[in-house]
Amino acid sequence: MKRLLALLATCATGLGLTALSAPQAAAATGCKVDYTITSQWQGGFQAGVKVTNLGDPVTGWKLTFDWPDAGQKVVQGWNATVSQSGSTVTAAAVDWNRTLATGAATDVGFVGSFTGANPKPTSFKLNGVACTGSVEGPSPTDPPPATGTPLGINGQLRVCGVNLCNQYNRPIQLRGMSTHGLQWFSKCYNSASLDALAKDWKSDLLRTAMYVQEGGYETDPAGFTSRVNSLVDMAEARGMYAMIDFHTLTPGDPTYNLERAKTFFASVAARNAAKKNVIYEIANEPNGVSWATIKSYAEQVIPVIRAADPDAVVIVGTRGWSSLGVSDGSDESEIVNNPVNATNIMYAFHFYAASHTDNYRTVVNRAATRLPLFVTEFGTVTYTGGGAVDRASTTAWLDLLDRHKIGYANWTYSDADEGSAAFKPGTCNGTDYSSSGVLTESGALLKSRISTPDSFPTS
Ligand code: IDC
Repeated sequence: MKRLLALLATCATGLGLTALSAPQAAAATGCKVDYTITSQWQGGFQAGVKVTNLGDPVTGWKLTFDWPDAGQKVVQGWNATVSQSGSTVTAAAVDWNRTLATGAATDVGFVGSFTGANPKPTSFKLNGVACTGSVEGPSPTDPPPATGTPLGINGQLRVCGVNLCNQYNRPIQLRGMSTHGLQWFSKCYNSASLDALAKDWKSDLLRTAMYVQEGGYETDPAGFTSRVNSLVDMAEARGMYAMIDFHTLTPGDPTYNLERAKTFFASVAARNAAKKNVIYEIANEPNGVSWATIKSYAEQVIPVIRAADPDAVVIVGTRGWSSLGVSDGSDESEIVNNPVNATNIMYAFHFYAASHTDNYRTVVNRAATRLPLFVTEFGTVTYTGGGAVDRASTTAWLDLLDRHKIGYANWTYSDADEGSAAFKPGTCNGTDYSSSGVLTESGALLKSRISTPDSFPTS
């Protein structure tokens, strides 16, 4: 109600201004801000600012606000270039969020320090115009996320035998969606689309596919790291798990990116250590390399994660594009006989339903009793990501995964112009992610599978 009243007040102010003074050509202005402290510790805190543009579209924007206490400081921001001068903080748009359509929102995050009571900032302005919308959010003591969400129910995960277990040490299956490449489809991951994923799809999981090559992480490590962290927060706020995918693909040898992986995972693991919703996937699809090489890579990257975030589940890619070696003429026995020397880990299996059928299912059905597996990526179409949906094979696969409680993430929660995308092309230019009209055949099929009730044990 408070929010609604504040919003109405904003509209009224906007109308008043227009009636009084606006010449025909003046741009309508207005904004609303939601400020949330997502966690707080001795002397430090993490906060998010959701900025909603209530005026005409803007391209290039600056958000400013003031700290009430002298001891409050911004330390590091993401999703914007954040700086502080005196008690005023400025957050300037970055490339991918510089355009804000009318009604569009973007999330800026930062870590700060404080000495007093850490009161909320005041005087939020977007391009110099006061944001008269509500300035509110849960207090630091409010438990994120809401009870009844996948994250709220299951809490901290761990690997137990060949399963993924929840905080009650009972096996669970997480069902969700993967982003497309963040370097191409960032516009698809916003408050509205993630609300739809959590509420309409009832998804347990968002996998964030951060390509390393092809215009990804290697071109802007700080920017992609920020983007991933922000998606972790957005998933957490909606009660979903976030799988951080270091999306290596070409070259297929993960050791090519070993130093990048160490740098990236050291950073995201330190930043997200206190969160319960993060799963680390250290190499998307190793290919053209032996299992021994993949194992050696894993044994160098996992300790870096553990040093910062000791209790998180880590997923290791497998030989032959994460086919457990099957696409290279091998099978799971090479892993069973020579597992990664680490605990609390799972192994990735990927399939594309129109390309990978019975012989792959036979291996997964057998491997599921010997190794902890997670289908961190699969498509309903061919391995190219395109072509027609193979409903029969997809259904056979998902039934198999359900039987073994093997978690999965579908490629992709995006509007890419290819059969594997869940949304029709152009969907991400708008704000509707919920109606059936925006779904592709693949999207409709996956939504119908993912949105069925979960059976998460609560004791
Ligand atoms: C594909 C995308 C496609 C993009 C291509 C670029 O669907 O739009 O042009 O990558 O590399 C995988 C990979 C995943 C692929 C997907 C479909 O993990 O990156 O995405 N796929 O080809 N493994 C098997 C299939």
